[in-house]
Amino acid sequence: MKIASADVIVTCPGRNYVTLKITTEDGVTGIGDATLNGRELSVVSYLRDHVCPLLVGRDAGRINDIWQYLYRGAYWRRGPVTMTAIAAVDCALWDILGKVTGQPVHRLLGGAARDGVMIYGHASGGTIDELLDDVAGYLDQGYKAVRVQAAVPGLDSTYGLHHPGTGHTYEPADAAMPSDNAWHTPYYLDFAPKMMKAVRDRFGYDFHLLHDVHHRLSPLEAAQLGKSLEPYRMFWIEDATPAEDQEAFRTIRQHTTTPLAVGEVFNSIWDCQYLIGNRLIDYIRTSVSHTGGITHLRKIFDLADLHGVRTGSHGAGDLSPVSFAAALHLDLTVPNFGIQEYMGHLDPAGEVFKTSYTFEDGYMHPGDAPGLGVEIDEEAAARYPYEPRYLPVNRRLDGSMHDW
Ligand code: CS2
Ligand code: MG
Repeated sequence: MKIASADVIVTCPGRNYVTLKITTEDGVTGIGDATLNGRELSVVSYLRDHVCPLLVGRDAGRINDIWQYLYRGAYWRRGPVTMTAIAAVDCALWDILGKVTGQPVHRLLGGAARDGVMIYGHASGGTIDELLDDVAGYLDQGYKAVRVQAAVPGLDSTYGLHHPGTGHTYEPADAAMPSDNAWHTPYYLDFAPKMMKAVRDRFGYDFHLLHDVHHRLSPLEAAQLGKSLEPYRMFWIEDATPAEDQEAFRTIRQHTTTPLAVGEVFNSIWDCQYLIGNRLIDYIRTSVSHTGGITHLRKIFDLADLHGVRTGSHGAGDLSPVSFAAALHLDLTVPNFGIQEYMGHLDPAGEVFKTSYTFEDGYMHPGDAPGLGVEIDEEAAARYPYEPRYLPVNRRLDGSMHDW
């Protein structure tokens, strides 16, 4: 089971995806997602120039050792680029192990601890009425949990809303150069409780309600938001403040019982240790593809379990179907699973990635195909060459830069 080659595939079927393909001497292939939104080519270089040459000749079955070799063996550790590259290697090796043993990855991880993975969908609207129509569509499909976002009145644009005509998803990185979004916290703090009230008034409380703040608030503003949303019994508010100021969560916690989620921008267990260890959050949102793969994310989830924190992995459309499948395999097995984000993938991503996960009545299942259950069609991938794209930036009304 020696590794014969490791190749990087870059494709843009609707948006950019980077995929690592590892092939063994016996011709078994495994794939891992190496997409880092808006910084894709930095991971391509890290893999091609610094990681792939180290893999050839190693035993593909020694997943733990290869992980340690790439992490501990590097002097410059952690960070999104490194940990996304390691994640891609790790997932590709789990995929190979599954194919060689004829088992789906979830069985190699100890087997299913639940019948399905509860997911949340993304409802949004340019107005509250449009948002309500969108929420109705999700509930009709059987979703048990819905994230809601709507355009903040008074601002020219708001991040996180699906663009007209694209269906139930949005594309975070939408331009060849970063576009500007406007931000004004008072408008938002005034609007958010009205939005949640409208949703609960129309649809009641028999489903989970989530909301993403995208790191826009100060600790006290976040505390105010949490308090104002308490009547609407949120499943969580996500990324209320910039994630690197971890003491901020203590301030928020002291003022509100609204559950807190954070972690989509974290890359290692060390980024999560303080928040989890001090029980300052309720849900950890680290993802397979940005946090060192299944091998490392499993450790984070175990640490969280020890401290009563549940999982809620990032699952935006800029994480490819390969990492979404990997997330489902892990979600199915961990005792402290909370929820899984599912934004879906825009066409024509389905031409490139053939998936075997399924949706039924609000739950998803990764399927029982050997490995991760996702294949990449390289001919289709070649039809969609890389396109430079950036996430937008935020400016306050006076033109100054605001947090992401
Ligand atoms: C969002 C994403 O899915 C989420 O929770 O925060 O839109 C996120 O901003 C993008 O995935 C960034 O690449
Ligand atoms: Mg988010």
